[in-house]
Amino acid sequence: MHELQQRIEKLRDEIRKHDYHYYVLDQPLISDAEYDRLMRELFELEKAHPELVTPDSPTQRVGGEPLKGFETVRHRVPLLSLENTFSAEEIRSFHRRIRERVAEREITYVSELKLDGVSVALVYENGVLVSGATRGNGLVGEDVTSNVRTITPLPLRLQENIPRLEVRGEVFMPKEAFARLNRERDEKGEKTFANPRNAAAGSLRQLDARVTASRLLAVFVYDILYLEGREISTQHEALHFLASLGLPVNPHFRYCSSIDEVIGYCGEWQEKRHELPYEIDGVVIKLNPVAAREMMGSTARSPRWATSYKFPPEERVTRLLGIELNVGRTGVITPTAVMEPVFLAGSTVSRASLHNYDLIRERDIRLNDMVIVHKAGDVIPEIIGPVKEKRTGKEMEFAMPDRCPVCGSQVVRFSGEVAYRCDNINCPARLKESLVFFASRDAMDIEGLGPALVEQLVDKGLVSNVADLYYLNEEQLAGLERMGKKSAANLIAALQESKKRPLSRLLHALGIRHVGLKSARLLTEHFRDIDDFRSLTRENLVAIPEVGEKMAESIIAFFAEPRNLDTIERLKQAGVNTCETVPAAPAGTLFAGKTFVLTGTLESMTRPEATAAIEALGGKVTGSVSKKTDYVVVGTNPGSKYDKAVSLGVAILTEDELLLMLGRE
Ligand code: 1X8
Repeated sequence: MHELQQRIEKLRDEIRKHDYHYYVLDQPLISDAEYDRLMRELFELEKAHPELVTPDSPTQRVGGEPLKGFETVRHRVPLLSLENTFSAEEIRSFHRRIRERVAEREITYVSELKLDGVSVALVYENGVLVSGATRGNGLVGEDVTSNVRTITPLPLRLQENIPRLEVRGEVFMPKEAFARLNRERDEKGEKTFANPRNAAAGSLRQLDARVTASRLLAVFVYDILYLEGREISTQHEALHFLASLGLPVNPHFRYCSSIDEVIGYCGEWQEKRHELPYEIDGVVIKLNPVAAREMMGSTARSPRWATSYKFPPEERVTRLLGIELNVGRTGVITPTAVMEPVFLAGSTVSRASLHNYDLIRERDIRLNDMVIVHKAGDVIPEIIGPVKEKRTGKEMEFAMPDRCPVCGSQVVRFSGEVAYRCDNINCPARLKESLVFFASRDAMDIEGLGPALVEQLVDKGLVSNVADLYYLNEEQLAGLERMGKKSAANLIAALQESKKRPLSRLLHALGIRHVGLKSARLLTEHFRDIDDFRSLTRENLVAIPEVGEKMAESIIAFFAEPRNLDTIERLKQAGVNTCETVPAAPAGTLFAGKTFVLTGTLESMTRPEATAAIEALGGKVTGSVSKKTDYVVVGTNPGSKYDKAVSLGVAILTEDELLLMLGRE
């Protein structure tokens, strides 16, 4: 046992070292694959010996159940705000006020970048991260410990065992992560974040830490709020000290021996700000010696020994030439502004996403308007609004067409959503994604039909509709790249096989908005044939307790689109099953609220896949067997969990039985 513990600790130290080199220093020492191997070994050892898991283990960043709400935390030391300055002149006034109270030779500064994020207070006890809280009103913030734990550059344990350290830092979202998150949200028709700061704040305030973990946040620490057992006499020393503990400290701080140097630093970064991979909105200027700070003191709101220099916002005025409509892979129609090119925040801009039609209306943006453009998060060009004084009368309001610009189908808008969509699943703009989804494992499970093949089928004009898949023949397939006679035959067989899937899977595969596999199963408890769906009314649907307005509306819209009905007809003609073949269980009780434990090797899927499938239907998968476990799924070579299940009398499922429950047999 002792040896095992040593191995575990050694692995953890090794992983922490690599985390530090990768996330903080940005200089990885080993390949991703090597790192994954270390992580996997640690995971396995901890899984086999859960009693050896500690909260500061690198495996424990994301853990626990979603919270109901955040607790409040009173900060031991208030998190003050800063006075703002907007010019060199105002920076000099700040310096003059300091000269009134501090001896000349004591006046040195540290200039730091001002990150556009969310301030947090972090507490380390005996070197271990124990608390993270938002700034809140400066005195009381929210406990976001489980969320800050997911921020990978932040060590869960310091490189030195300090009895107690409290630091202030800024959690932010790098530009690239912000752009990607907004792109994804746009595609899903969700509201985008206005800037990286809002995105960071929204991500940090998630009750489910798994969501925070998916958001790629970063953090820099910059102030010591409280420290036990060590004297620090300057800000410069503090930053070096924090870095020496393995904490992420922004490297661009500068020691300045005069106010001219400080002003030089501000000008330099005002020019260079766009070169950074994260957004800054100014510079923080701090008096360097702690003794001098004490002579300046603080007001209730802000210290007199520091100030922030705010960069002027970057905006340009240009002409809006037109509005283009693009249909994304989920059918969302996004308007894009086409403008006369202007140089803005480091690059030439001629296009800007308008996100949705409401935004055009709300801001009263018209074709031919002179518009003010800026960059959200320093990256994404956006139109703030028109310069109404410059209107000539030649401006024109823009109306969303009622037909899809790509395929001519009806454009729909669901209540409570800002997005307009093309609701035709076979719209060429949506087709490839729809096909890949249709063939995926939880849907029709057509083995061998992946993105690369779909690409070819669509580009060669062989498939323009999900139903076309079932009209392909072997010769057509064998003519494709990387497709031999054998694989063509296999694909035909897989297609043939997929025709037998139950209706719930088919409904899921058709990609009806808000209808996942779990909802599809619920629906088919009530409506056992696809034809039943054609005549459904809103009332029929919402009578089912689990079906809400949104789902009802989207189902009705789907079955009202003639192109979708045509697709269904052709699926039927090809021999695709359209009835529910999974026995009707009392609604939703098969998985909902049930706890599963997996042991041994499964044949038809990996354990993560099985976990995902169980969770998708409302079940829960845990790591150890107890009296509360409802089912233990037993694969080949099961471990001790099997014995435990037997001794506790927990129901045991074979893989086939699980598959039957999942509707996959
Ligand atoms: C706010 C910020 C500070 C620093 C960086 N980014 C910020 N947003 C820094 O000191 N490097 S200090 C600060 C504050 O005291 N309000």
